[in-house]
Amino acid sequence: MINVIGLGYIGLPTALMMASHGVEVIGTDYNKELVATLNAGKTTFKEDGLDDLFQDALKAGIKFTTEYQVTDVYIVSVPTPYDKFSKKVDACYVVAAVKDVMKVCPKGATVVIESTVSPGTIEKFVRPVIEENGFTIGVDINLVHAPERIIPGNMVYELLHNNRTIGADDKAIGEKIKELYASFCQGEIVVTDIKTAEMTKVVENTFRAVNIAFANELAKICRHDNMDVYEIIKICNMHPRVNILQPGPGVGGHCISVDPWFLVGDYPSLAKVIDESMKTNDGMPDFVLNRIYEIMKEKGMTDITRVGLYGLTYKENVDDMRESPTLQLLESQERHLATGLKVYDPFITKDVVANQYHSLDEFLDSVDFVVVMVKHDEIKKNMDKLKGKVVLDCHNICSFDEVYHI
Ligand code: SAJ
Repeated sequence: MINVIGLGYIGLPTALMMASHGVEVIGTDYNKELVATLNAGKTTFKEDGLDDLFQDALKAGIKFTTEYQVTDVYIVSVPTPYDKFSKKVDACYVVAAVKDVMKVCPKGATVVIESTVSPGTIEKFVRPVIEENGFTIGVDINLVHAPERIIPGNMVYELLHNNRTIGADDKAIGEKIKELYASFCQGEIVVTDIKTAEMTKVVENTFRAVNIAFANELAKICRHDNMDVYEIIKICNMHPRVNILQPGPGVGGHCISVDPWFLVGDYPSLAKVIDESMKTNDGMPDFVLNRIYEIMKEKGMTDITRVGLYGLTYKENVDDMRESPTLQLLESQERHLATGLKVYDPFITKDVVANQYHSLDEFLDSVDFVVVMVKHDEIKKNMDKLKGKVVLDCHNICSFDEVYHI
């Protein structure tokens, strides 16, 4: 039996996937409300294919509880935020979860950390917790790191098809855990050591962050000298060895906007390009806000309450708002004492910010200027409704001529 600890964006699909592939799974989360929702037969977030997977897992007998189980494999997938000042990984949730596992786990158990951590975190924070409980690692308890790699918006597909990394002190234990993941994973599973596994995960997200920052910097250069960044990227990407990503209003989510900071925090004198890249991405919401003021001036508009932000989530077609560029922009606006922007997102049904709308038509009726912050399918399908408005298209999705870009 497997006890999956933490039933959030990663833990839940992982638990469901294992259960629906013949593994006996109990999911544990300290959030009573979340566990009650799952036990009532409802998923806790939207994701393609998640509801079907949930039904399969229920049929296979998955259980959800707030209690830690006595079993031989634990998979810990709790969040790892970063400390805003030191930029270092904050391992408090991982440490707390492992402490609780230690209270119930029998000798011989394996603890698999799925949460993203910076290189050395498991050595520094997790090993001592196990040893403090009187266990000898490698004898009484085995330790493994199996960082997840799935992308929100395509999680179910990627869980099945992505390659995976397993880091273990002991190759044989690594192979045993590899077999467990191979119950559902059709990709290649590489077994390596723990620190290498920690580093690979952070490096993958850093690669993407740096490349997005490059695209964002190009957008700024092109804006400064009136060049079309999209046309330029399109042509450059026709070169066989060039593959530039897309500029945007900023980088959100709990991964790419967070993980690279771990390297900056741990290696401040070495991680220079990464540091600058993260600052470039973090500066994009402010850049968009300045564009809004610039365009309002050009159009002779003075009333900020006639301007609306389309999209609150950190990217398209997900309901996750963590670190979202729109939230960052709204915060920035508040700091400049210029509140009043209207906001709408089809994926956010609860009221989370001021001046929020819950119907696209009502939102559009209340504004003259629309800023497309997120390229949800909904707005792509309703492009016609933007005609006649001033539009700042932060993702280059509008097909008509009269449109502003970042
Ligand atoms: N973005 C751009 N321009 C682009 C691509 C993305 O501005 O060309 C923005 C998005 O709008 C979003 C942010 O970057 O705000 C991040 O989105 P994303 O789709 O690139 O990635 P995430 O954060 O949803 O998921 C990433 C993935 N990592 C990589 O692709 C290397 C995923 O595979 C990881 O599992 C996930 O982080 C994680 O959990 O670490």
